[in-house]
Parts: sequence; C-alpha cells; structure tokens
Amino acid sequence: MFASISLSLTLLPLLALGAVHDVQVSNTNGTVLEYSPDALSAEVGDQVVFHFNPKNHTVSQSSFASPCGLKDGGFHSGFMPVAANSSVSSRPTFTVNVTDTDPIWVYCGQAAGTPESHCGLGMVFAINCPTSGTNSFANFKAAALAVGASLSAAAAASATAAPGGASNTLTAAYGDVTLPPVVSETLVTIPITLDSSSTWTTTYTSYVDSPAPTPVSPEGAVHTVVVGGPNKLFFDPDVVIANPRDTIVFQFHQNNHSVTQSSFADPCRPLNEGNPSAVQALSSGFHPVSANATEFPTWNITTSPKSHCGAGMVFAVNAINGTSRSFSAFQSVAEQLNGTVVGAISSPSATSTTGGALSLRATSGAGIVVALIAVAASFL
Ligand SMILES: *[C@@H]1O[C@H](CO)[C@@H](O)[C@H](O)[C@H]1NC(C)=O
Ligand SMILES: *[C@@H]1O[C@H](CO)[C@@H](O)[C@H](O)[C@H]1NC(C)=O
Ligand SMILES: *[C@@H]1O[C@H](CO)[C@@H](O)[C@H](O)[C@H]1NC(C)=O
Ligand SMILES: *[C@@H]1O[C@H](CO)[C@@H](O)[C@H](O)[C@H]1NC(C)=O
Ligand SMILES: *[C@@H]1O[C@H](CO)[C@@H](O)[C@H](O)[C@H]1NC(C)=O
Ligand SMILES: *[C@@H]1O[C@H](CO)[C@@H](O)[C@H](O)[C@H]1NC(C)=O
Ligand SMILES: *[C@@H]1O[C@H](CO)[C@@H](O)[C@H](O)[C@H]1NC(C)=O
Ligand SMILES: *[C@@H]1O[C@H](CO)[C@@H](O)[C@H](O)[C@H]1NC(C)=O
Ligand SMILES: CC(=O)N[C@H]1CO[C@H](CO)[C@@H](O)[C@@H]1O
Ligand SMILES: [Cu+2]
Repeated sequence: MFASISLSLTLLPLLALGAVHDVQVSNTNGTVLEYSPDALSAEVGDQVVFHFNPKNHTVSQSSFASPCGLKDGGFHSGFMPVAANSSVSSRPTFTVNVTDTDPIWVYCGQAAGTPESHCGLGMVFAINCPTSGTNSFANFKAAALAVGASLSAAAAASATAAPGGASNTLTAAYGDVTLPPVVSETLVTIPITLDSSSTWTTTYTSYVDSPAPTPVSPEGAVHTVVVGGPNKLFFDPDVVIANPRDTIVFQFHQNNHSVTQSSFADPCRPLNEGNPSAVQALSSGFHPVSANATEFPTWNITTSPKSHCGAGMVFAVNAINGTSRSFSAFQSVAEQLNGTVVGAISSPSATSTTGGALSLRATSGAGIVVALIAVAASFL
C-alpha cells in the first residue's frame, strides 16, 4: 500500500511533462522481428521508451520514402545486443523525445542490405503516422517488405553465380543452363501525379532507361490474361505492361492451371520455395476448369489498394526489353530447363506487391509449362 501511494506521487511531476510510451523491441524472449506496439500517437513533450530484448536490434530513424535507410540527421540507438538469459530489468532502453507532431518513421538496422535485413522482414515502427491514405503505417511496412523482397531476389540471383565465372553470369538453380547476365537495378524514388488531387511518392527498383510509370486513372487499367484453354498451354497475352493502380485479371480456361510467382533464374518453382523467412510467392492455387465450362474463374493482382487517395502504389515498369534479361530470355531459360513448353509463354512486366521482378509460371496436369513474366520490379 505504502509503496504504491508513494509511487504515484512521485510520478505526478513526470506526467505533467508528458506521457511515456513503452515499446518492446522484439518480445521478452527475443523471438519476433517486430516492435510492439508497431505504431502509436504521441503529443509534443511525450517520450517513447524502447525496451531492447534478446538478439541485437536498433531503433533507427528513416523516412517514408526510404524505409530501411537512416534519415539524414535521424536518431540511431546503435546496436543493442542483449543476451538471451539476461533479466528483463537489466535490459537497455533508448528514449525518443517527441518534439513535434510530424510522423516519425523507425526501422531496425540489423543485417541492412542483406536478405536477413530486419527492416526488410518488416521490423518497422512509426509515431504519429496517418491512419489511412498514402503515408499510412501499412504502406510504410509494405515498402519495407518490398525492400526485403528486392534484397532476397538479388541474393538469389547471385547465389547461383557460376564460381569463378564472369561476374553476373549465372547458372540456373537446376539444370545446366547458363543464364544471361543480371541487369543492374537502381532504386528510384519519384513523385507521381495523377491529377491535382492525387500525388504520391513511390520507391521501386528499376532498370536503366526504363520508362517512368504513367498511371491512367485513379482506378487504373484492367489487363486480362487468359490462362490455358482447350489445347492451349500458354498465357494470352504473354506480356503485360502494368502501371500503378492497374489490375491484372488472370482468367482460367480449360484444364487445371495455376499462376505462381517465380524468379528469372528458377522459372519453374515458386519464388523462395523452402525459405519461409523470405517473401513468399504470389500464387493463385490450382483452378481446374472442365472442358464444357462456360464460366471461368479469375485471380487478380492489383497494383494498388482501392482507396482513392493514392495509397499503396505498387507497380511495375516494363523494363528489360532489349537487354539480356528480356522476356524472351526468360522463356528460353524455362524451355531449356524443362523442355515441355508448348507454344508461347509469357512475359514481363508486371506488378506486384513484392518488388523484384514478378515471374509467374503456369502449370498443368501434364507437367510444368512455364511461365511468365519478368521483369520489372517495383514497389512503394
Ligand atoms: C517466452 O518463452 C516462454 C518459455 O518458452 C514461453 O512460455 C512464453 O510464452 C514466451 N513468451 C513470449 C512473449 O513469447
Ligand atoms: C550486433 O550487430 C552488429 C551489426 O551486425 C555487429 O557489428 C555486432 O558485433 C553485434 N553484436 C553482438 C554482440 O553480436
Ligand atoms: C548467461 O549465459 C552466459 C553464457 O552462457 C553466462 O556467461 C552468463 O553468466 C549468463 N548470465 C546470466 C545472468 O545468467
Ligand atoms: C530524450 O530526452 C532524455 C531526457 O531528457 C535524454 O536523456 C535523451 O537522450 C533524449 N533522447 C534523444 C534521442 O534525444
Ligand atoms: C489440379 O491439379 C492439382 C495439382 O496437380 C491437383 O492437386 C488437383 O487435384 C487437380 N484438380 C483437379 C480437379 O484435377
Ligand atoms: C459438364 O460435363 C460434366 C461431366 O461430363 C457434367 O456433369 C456437367 O453437368 C457439365 N456441365 C455443363 C455446364 O454442361
Ligand atoms: C478480378 O477483377 C475483375 C475486373 O475488375 C472482376 O470482374 C473479378 O470479379 C475479379 N476477380 C476476383 C477473384 O476478385
Ligand atoms: C517490350 O516487348 C513487348 C513484347 O515483346 C512489346 O509488346 C513491347 O512493346 C516492348 N516494349 C518496349 C518499350 O519496347
Ligand atoms: C518435364 C521436366 O523436366 N520437368 C521438370 C521441370 O523442372 C522441375 C524443377 O526442377 C522438375 O521438378 C520437373 O520434373
Ligand atoms: Cu532487429
């Protein structure tokens, strides 16, 4: 009794100065890559106290446009290694003082620039971010995950690099095919204006000389791709050039197909298969369609959420035409690796919430057919 009374009395002066918000960095066991809570509102004068738990994390300030990079002049706790057997009371903290009401974006800098990047795996946090719209926390986190996806894709590509071979020349994950050189990507951050009421900033990986994104409307365009059909083992069309906010409608025709994201180097397997900590492939699942069907199921990839205000711009630029990593090169790799391809296959460009090239394959009961896409990459 005495203890609790005196405690509340001594806290009074502190409360007058501003509230204290506690945030756990991972959990007490250190088993998750997250801040908890992952977003909060604070008044000027408040303090946000980060409590570091086992493993080795940071609290670092970034910007919305570049979620996994230290902002110029931003705060950085430094690395805070915490032993798994340490007592909770002995663990370090880092305090951020809220001096204005602008959003404060935070990420963990551990393993930066690698597929294990904590930020790229979604370890981000925000103070006073808008609850909806372009700069929402959801979009910030999606952008961080997109950075991670891009890092994974780059690592997957270089992991298969021929030992001692010319840089950039890769050998496929299976089979003896020599892959054409990787085209270097750059990170692009640009403002996009659709009309006077809709402007947002987007960051994505792209290739030199790629056209800038040109959205057509707040709703975007709809691209329909027919998957299969009687005696057809291909996507029609096999190339889609998608812009921000576009929707790609995959319409399943006869037989039993799926649309699954793959990588350039490994066209016939789902992206990051067997690597649960990496971003998982987008996949439609199988859609069996009978020979006499008159209605065809669809599966959509939308490059943005429905909200009007420009939230979540995700898109792909059609990028790699005329380079060593064009769609036809992708198709060639797939054919050489699996040999069962019938007719044209698919193609590049396209969209995705994942960043990194989106490659899709189609499979049929008759074996893997292969497919699609390629190339461009993008994200928020
Ligand atoms: C931490 O680990 C203990 C023992 O394994 C478990 O009982 C507890 O639920 C874990 N706590 C969290 C927050 O995961
Ligand atoms: C914490 O992580 C940083 C960056 O990866 C590393 O340099 C440092 O050695 C790590 N500390 C411990 C104790 O593991
Ligand atoms: C934690 O484990 C390390 C090595 O296993 C040991 O040296 C240290 O004394 C332990 N600390 C505590 C508080 O138990
Ligand atoms: C926030 O304020 C506290 C106490 O006023 C101070 O110790 C701490 O260094 C400040 N934190 C930052 C990131 O400036
Ligand atoms: C479609 O193909 C999948 C994978 O081969 C199979 O599991 C499923 O049973 C098939 N569905 C039909 C109706 O043939
Ligand atoms: C399609 O064929 C199957 C089996 O041959 C039959 O059961 C089904 O009723 C037919 N569906 C239509 C829409 O004709
Ligand atoms: C895909 O989009 C089209 C066109 O907007 C729509 O008609 C269809 O219902 C959507 N399919 C799914 C599965 O959401
Ligand atoms: C890229 O290639 C596709 C298919 O080959 C073609 O339709 C498209 O016009 C090309 N784009 C550019 C910018 O050349
Ligand atoms: C017909 C054929 O060779 N299919 C192979 C295509 O590649 C995948 C991935 O290695 C194999 O599992 C298939 O057997
Ligand atoms: Cu971390």
